[in-house]
Amino acid sequence: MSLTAADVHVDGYPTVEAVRWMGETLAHETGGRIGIRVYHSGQLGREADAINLARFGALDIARVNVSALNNAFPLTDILALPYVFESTQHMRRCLDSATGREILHAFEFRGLVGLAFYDSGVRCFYNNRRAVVEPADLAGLKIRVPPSDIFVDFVRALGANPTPLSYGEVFSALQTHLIEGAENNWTTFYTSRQFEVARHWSQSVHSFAPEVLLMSKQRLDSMTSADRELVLDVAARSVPYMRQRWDQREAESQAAVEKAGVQVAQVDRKAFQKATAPMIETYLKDQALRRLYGQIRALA
Ligand code: GTR
Repeated sequence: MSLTAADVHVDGYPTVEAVRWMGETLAHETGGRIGIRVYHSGQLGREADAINLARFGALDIARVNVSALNNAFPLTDILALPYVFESTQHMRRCLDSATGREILHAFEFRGLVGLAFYDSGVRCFYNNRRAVVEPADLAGLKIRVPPSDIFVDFVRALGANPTPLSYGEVFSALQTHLIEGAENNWTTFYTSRQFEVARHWSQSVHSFAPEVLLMSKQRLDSMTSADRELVLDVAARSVPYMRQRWDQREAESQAAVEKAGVQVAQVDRKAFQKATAPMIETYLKDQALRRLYGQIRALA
Protein backbone atom coordinates (compact mmCIF):
# COMPACT_ATOMS: atom_id res chain seq x y z
CA MET A 1 0.00 0.00 0.00
CA SER A 2 1.38 3.37 -0.98
CA LEU A 3 0.44 6.26 1.31
CA THR A 4 0.40 9.74 -0.21
CA ALA A 5 1.98 12.69 1.60
CA ALA A 6 1.95 16.41 0.82
CA ASP A 7 4.42 19.16 1.71
CA VAL A 8 4.73 22.73 0.45
CA HIS A 9 8.52 22.62 0.74
CA VAL A 10 11.02 21.73 -1.94
CA ASP A 11 12.64 18.34 -2.23
CA GLY A 12 15.46 18.00 0.28
CA TYR A 13 13.82 20.24 2.91
CA PRO A 14 14.08 18.52 6.34
CA THR A 15 10.31 17.88 6.59
CA VAL A 16 10.28 16.29 3.11
CA GLU A 17 13.31 14.21 4.03
CA ALA A 18 11.75 13.06 7.30
CA VAL A 19 8.59 11.81 5.62
CA ARG A 20 10.65 10.14 2.93
CA TRP A 21 12.70 8.46 5.68
CA MET A 22 9.41 7.24 7.20
CA GLY A 23 8.42 5.74 3.86
CA GLU A 24 11.76 3.97 3.46
CA THR A 25 11.63 2.67 7.01
CA LEU A 26 8.06 1.41 6.57
CA ALA A 27 9.00 -0.28 3.30
CA HIS A 28 12.04 -1.86 4.93
CA GLU A 29 10.13 -3.13 7.95
CA THR A 30 7.16 -4.51 6.00
CA GLY A 31 9.14 -6.11 3.18
CA GLY A 32 7.87 -3.42 0.79
CA ARG A 33 4.19 -3.79 1.72
CA ILE A 34 3.79 -0.17 2.95
CA GLY A 35 5.48 2.87 1.45
CA ILE A 36 4.97 6.63 1.15
CA ARG A 37 4.86 8.72 -1.99
CA VAL A 38 5.81 12.30 -1.13
CA TYR A 39 4.37 15.16 -3.21
CA HIS A 40 6.67 18.07 -2.32
CA SER A 41 6.84 21.70 -3.52
CA GLY A 42 3.12 22.29 -3.05
CA GLN A 43 2.19 19.93 -5.90
CA LEU A 44 -1.06 19.14 -4.07
CA GLY A 45 -1.85 22.75 -3.23
CA ARG A 46 -1.80 24.97 -0.17
CA GLU A 47 -1.50 23.69 3.39
CA ALA A 48 -5.19 24.50 3.98
CA ASP A 49 -6.05 22.25 1.02
CA ALA A 50 -3.86 19.41 2.30
CA ILE A 51 -5.53 19.54 5.71
CA ASN A 52 -8.99 19.24 4.16
CA LEU A 53 -7.94 16.50 1.74
CA ALA A 54 -6.59 14.50 4.68
CA ARG A 55 -9.71 15.09 6.76
CA PHE A 56 -11.88 13.61 4.02
CA GLY A 57 -9.53 10.74 3.24
CA ALA A 58 -8.33 11.97 -0.19
CA LEU A 59 -4.77 12.40 1.12
CA ASP A 60 -3.07 10.18 3.70
CA ILE A 61 -0.44 12.44 5.25
CA ALA A 62 -0.31 16.24 5.43
CA ARG A 63 2.83 17.94 6.72
CA VAL A 64 1.84 21.48 7.63
CA ASN A 65 2.89 24.25 9.97
CA VAL A 66 0.88 24.73 13.14
CA SER A 67 -0.01 28.24 11.91
CA ALA A 68 -2.23 26.63 9.25
CA LEU A 69 -4.15 24.88 12.04
CA ASN A 70 -4.54 27.70 14.58
CA ASN A 71 -7.91 29.01 13.46
CA ALA A 72 -9.60 25.59 13.27
CA PHE A 73 -7.85 24.01 16.29
CA PRO A 74 -7.59 26.69 19.03
CA LEU A 75 -5.41 24.54 21.33
CA THR A 76 -2.63 24.79 18.74
CA ASP A 77 -2.53 28.56 19.34
CA ILE A 78 -0.23 28.06 22.28
CA LEU A 79 2.51 26.64 20.01
CA ALA A 80 2.45 29.58 17.59
CA LEU A 81 1.98 32.38 20.11
CA PRO A 82 5.07 34.66 20.24
CA TYR A 83 7.50 34.47 23.17
CA VAL A 84 6.08 31.25 24.65
CA PHE A 85 9.27 29.21 24.20
CA GLU A 86 12.72 30.21 25.43
CA SER A 87 14.80 28.09 23.09
CA THR A 88 14.74 25.13 20.72
CA GLN A 89 15.55 22.83 23.66
CA HIS A 90 12.60 24.23 25.61
CA MET A 91 10.27 23.76 22.64
CA ARG A 92 11.43 20.17 22.05
CA ARG A 93 10.98 19.36 25.74
CA CYS A 94 7.39 20.66 25.62
CA LEU A 95 6.50 18.88 22.39
CA ASP A 96 7.84 15.61 23.84
CA SER A 97 5.84 16.04 27.07
CA ALA A 98 2.23 15.27 28.02
CA THR A 99 1.37 18.82 26.86
CA GLY A 100 2.54 18.02 23.33
CA ARG A 101 0.61 14.75 23.34
CA GLU A 102 -2.56 16.50 24.49
CA ILE A 103 -2.38 18.93 21.57
CA LEU A 104 -1.74 16.10 19.09
CA HIS A 105 -4.87 14.33 20.38
CA ALA A 106 -7.02 17.39 19.70
CA PHE A 107 -7.01 16.61 15.97
CA GLU A 108 -8.91 13.33 16.33
CA PHE A 109 -12.28 15.01 16.67
CA ARG A 110 -11.94 16.39 13.16
CA GLY A 111 -10.94 13.34 11.15
CA LEU A 112 -7.18 13.67 11.67
CA VAL A 113 -4.51 11.94 13.72
CA GLY A 114 -1.54 13.96 14.93
CA LEU A 115 1.46 11.73 14.22
CA ALA A 116 4.30 14.00 15.32
CA PHE A 117 5.65 17.51 15.71
CA TYR A 118 8.72 18.57 13.76
CA ASP A 119 11.02 21.55 14.26
CA SER A 120 10.57 24.74 12.31
CA GLY A 121 13.32 26.87 13.84
CA VAL A 122 12.57 30.42 14.92
CA ARG A 123 10.55 32.87 12.89
CA CYS A 124 12.08 36.30 12.25
CA PHE A 125 11.11 39.30 10.11
CA TYR A 126 12.68 40.18 6.77
CA ASN A 127 11.85 42.81 4.17
CA ASN A 128 12.95 44.51 0.98
CA ARG A 129 12.94 48.10 2.32
CA ARG A 130 15.14 48.75 5.37
CA ALA A 131 16.86 47.42 8.47
CA VAL A 132 14.26 46.73 11.16
CA VAL A 133 15.58 47.11 14.70
CA GLU A 134 12.64 48.65 16.57
CA PRO A 135 8.90 48.03 16.08
CA ALA A 136 8.74 51.61 14.71
CA ASP A 137 10.87 50.47 11.74
CA LEU A 138 8.03 48.14 10.71
CA ALA A 139 5.44 50.94 10.74
CA GLY A 140 3.23 50.81 7.67
CA LEU A 141 5.15 47.96 5.98
CA LYS A 142 3.01 45.33 4.25
CA ILE A 143 4.09 42.10 5.89
CA ARG A 144 2.94 38.70 4.68
CA VAL A 145 1.64 36.43 7.43
CA PRO A 146 0.43 32.83 7.30
CA PRO A 147 -3.37 32.46 7.47
CA SER A 148 -3.55 32.52 11.29
CA ASP A 149 -5.21 35.17 13.45
CA ILE A 150 -2.25 35.08 15.83
CA PHE A 151 0.14 36.30 13.16
CA VAL A 152 -2.34 38.88 11.87
CA ASP A 153 -2.82 40.30 15.39
CA PHE A 154 0.89 40.18 16.19
CA VAL A 155 1.98 42.08 13.08
CA ARG A 156 -0.81 44.60 13.56
CA ALA A 157 0.25 45.18 17.19
CA LEU A 158 3.70 46.07 15.84
CA GLY A 159 2.22 48.79 13.63
CA ALA A 160 2.69 46.99 10.29
CA ASN A 161 0.02 45.89 7.79
CA PRO A 162 -0.51 42.12 7.98
CA THR A 163 -1.26 40.48 4.62
CA PRO A 164 -2.29 36.80 4.84
CA LEU A 165 -1.08 34.84 1.81
CA SER A 166 -0.41 31.17 1.27
CA TYR A 167 3.22 30.09 1.29
CA GLY A 168 3.47 29.49 -2.44
CA GLU A 169 2.57 33.11 -3.19
CA VAL A 170 5.20 34.78 -1.03
CA PHE A 171 8.19 34.84 -3.37
CA SER A 172 6.39 36.54 -6.25
CA ALA A 173 4.53 38.87 -3.88
CA LEU A 174 7.90 40.10 -2.59
CA GLN A 175 9.29 40.33 -6.09
CA THR A 176 6.39 42.40 -7.40
CA HIS A 177 6.23 44.52 -4.18
CA LEU A 178 2.68 43.42 -3.43
CA ILE A 179 4.21 42.93 0.03
CA GLU A 180 7.36 44.46 1.50
CA GLY A 181 8.28 41.75 3.93
CA ALA A 182 7.38 38.53 5.68
CA GLU A 183 8.58 36.41 8.59
CA ASN A 184 9.89 32.87 8.64
CA ASN A 185 12.88 30.71 9.60
CA TRP A 186 16.35 30.62 7.97
CA THR A 187 15.77 27.37 6.12
CA THR A 188 12.53 28.50 4.51
CA PHE A 189 14.00 31.94 3.72
CA TYR A 190 16.84 30.20 1.92
CA THR A 191 15.14 27.27 0.16
CA SER A 192 12.24 29.43 -1.11
CA ARG A 193 14.86 31.87 -2.51
CA GLN A 194 13.02 34.74 -0.79
CA PHE A 195 16.47 35.97 0.33
CA GLU A 196 17.10 37.04 -3.27
CA VAL A 197 14.26 39.57 -3.11
CA ALA A 198 14.26 40.55 0.59
CA ARG A 199 17.69 41.77 1.58
CA HIS A 200 17.09 42.83 5.22
CA TRP A 201 16.77 40.16 7.90
CA SER A 202 15.94 41.04 11.53
CA GLN A 203 16.80 38.54 14.23
CA SER A 204 13.46 39.03 15.99
CA VAL A 205 13.07 35.38 17.16
CA HIS A 206 9.38 35.89 17.84
CA SER A 207 7.78 32.47 17.29
CA PHE A 208 8.86 28.81 17.34
CA ALA A 209 5.61 27.65 15.62
CA PRO A 210 6.47 23.98 14.92
CA GLU A 211 5.46 21.71 12.08
CA VAL A 212 2.73 19.09 12.48
CA LEU A 213 2.55 15.74 10.74
CA LEU A 214 -1.10 14.78 10.31
CA MET A 215 -2.63 11.59 9.04
CA SER A 216 -6.11 10.96 7.72
CA LYS A 217 -7.98 9.20 10.55
CA GLN A 218 -10.08 7.38 7.99
CA ARG A 219 -6.95 5.90 6.40
CA LEU A 220 -5.28 4.96 9.69
CA ASP A 221 -8.49 3.33 10.95
CA SER A 222 -8.68 1.23 7.79
CA MET A 223 -5.33 -0.43 8.60
CA THR A 224 -4.80 -3.53 10.72
CA SER A 225 -3.91 -2.74 14.31
CA ALA A 226 -0.35 -4.01 13.76
CA ASP A 227 0.14 -1.70 10.76
CA ARG A 228 -1.41 1.17 12.66
CA GLU A 229 1.02 0.70 15.53
CA LEU A 230 3.91 0.50 13.09
CA VAL A 231 2.96 3.77 11.35
CA LEU A 232 2.65 5.56 14.71
CA ASP A 233 5.96 4.13 15.86
CA VAL A 234 7.85 5.02 12.68
CA ALA A 235 6.43 8.55 12.84
CA ALA A 236 7.74 8.89 16.41
CA ARG A 237 11.14 7.55 15.30
CA SER A 238 11.29 10.09 12.46
CA VAL A 239 11.41 12.94 14.99
CA PRO A 240 15.06 12.52 16.13
CA TYR A 241 16.06 11.98 12.49
CA MET A 242 14.30 15.20 11.49
CA ARG A 243 15.81 17.20 14.37
CA GLN A 244 19.30 16.24 13.36
CA ARG A 245 18.64 17.14 9.71
CA TRP A 246 17.00 20.37 10.85
CA ASP A 247 19.94 21.57 12.95
CA GLN A 248 22.31 20.98 10.07
CA ARG A 249 20.13 22.60 7.38
CA GLU A 250 19.28 25.61 9.55
CA ALA A 251 22.98 26.40 10.13
CA GLU A 252 23.80 25.86 6.44
CA SER A 253 20.90 28.06 5.34
CA GLN A 254 21.89 30.94 7.60
CA ALA A 255 25.49 30.76 6.38
CA ALA A 256 24.38 30.69 2.72
CA VAL A 257 22.04 33.67 3.18
CA GLU A 258 24.72 35.72 4.93
CA LYS A 259 27.23 34.82 2.25
CA ALA A 260 24.74 36.02 -0.37
CA GLY A 261 24.93 39.48 1.22
CA VAL A 262 21.64 39.73 3.14
CA GLN A 263 21.99 42.37 5.90
CA VAL A 264 21.30 40.88 9.33
CA ALA A 265 20.13 43.25 12.09
CA GLN A 266 19.89 42.43 15.79
CA VAL A 267 16.58 43.72 17.10
CA ASP A 268 15.51 45.34 20.34
CA ARG A 269 13.62 42.22 21.38
CA LYS A 270 12.32 43.83 24.61
CA ALA A 271 10.64 46.59 22.58
CA PHE A 272 8.95 43.98 20.36
CA GLN A 273 7.73 42.09 23.42
CA LYS A 274 6.45 45.25 25.07
CA ALA A 275 4.48 46.34 21.99
CA THR A 276 2.79 42.94 21.66
CA ALA A 277 2.28 41.99 25.33
CA PRO A 278 -1.40 43.15 25.46
CA MET A 279 -2.20 41.20 22.29
CA ILE A 280 -0.61 38.04 23.72
CA GLU A 281 -2.40 38.56 27.02
CA THR A 282 -5.72 38.61 25.14
CA TYR A 283 -5.06 35.08 23.85
CA LEU A 284 -4.01 33.92 27.31
CA LYS A 285 -7.38 34.96 28.75
CA ASP A 286 -8.68 31.72 27.27
CA GLN A 287 -8.71 29.16 30.08
CA ALA A 288 -7.36 26.21 28.10
CA LEU A 289 -4.53 28.29 26.64
CA ARG A 290 -3.64 29.72 30.03
CA ARG A 291 -3.38 26.20 31.46
CA LEU A 292 -1.14 25.00 28.60
CA TYR A 293 0.93 28.17 28.93
CA GLY A 294 1.53 27.41 32.63
CA GLN A 295 2.62 23.86 31.77
CA ILE A 296 5.00 25.11 29.07
CA ARG A 297 6.53 27.82 31.25
CA ALA A 298 7.09 25.25 33.99
CA LEU A 299 9.39 23.39 31.56
CA ALA A 300 11.43 26.51 30.66
C1 GTR B 1 7.31 27.47 7.05
C2 GTR B 1 6.62 26.15 7.25
C3 GTR B 1 5.64 25.90 6.13
C4 GTR B 1 4.71 27.07 5.91
C5 GTR B 1 5.45 28.38 5.90
C6 GTR B 1 4.51 29.56 5.91
O1 GTR B 1 8.18 27.72 8.13
O2 GTR B 1 7.56 25.12 7.25
O3 GTR B 1 4.95 24.73 6.43
O4 GTR B 1 3.72 27.09 6.88
O5 GTR B 1 6.34 28.50 6.99
O6 GTR B 1 4.83 30.55 6.51
O7 GTR B 1 3.45 29.48 5.26
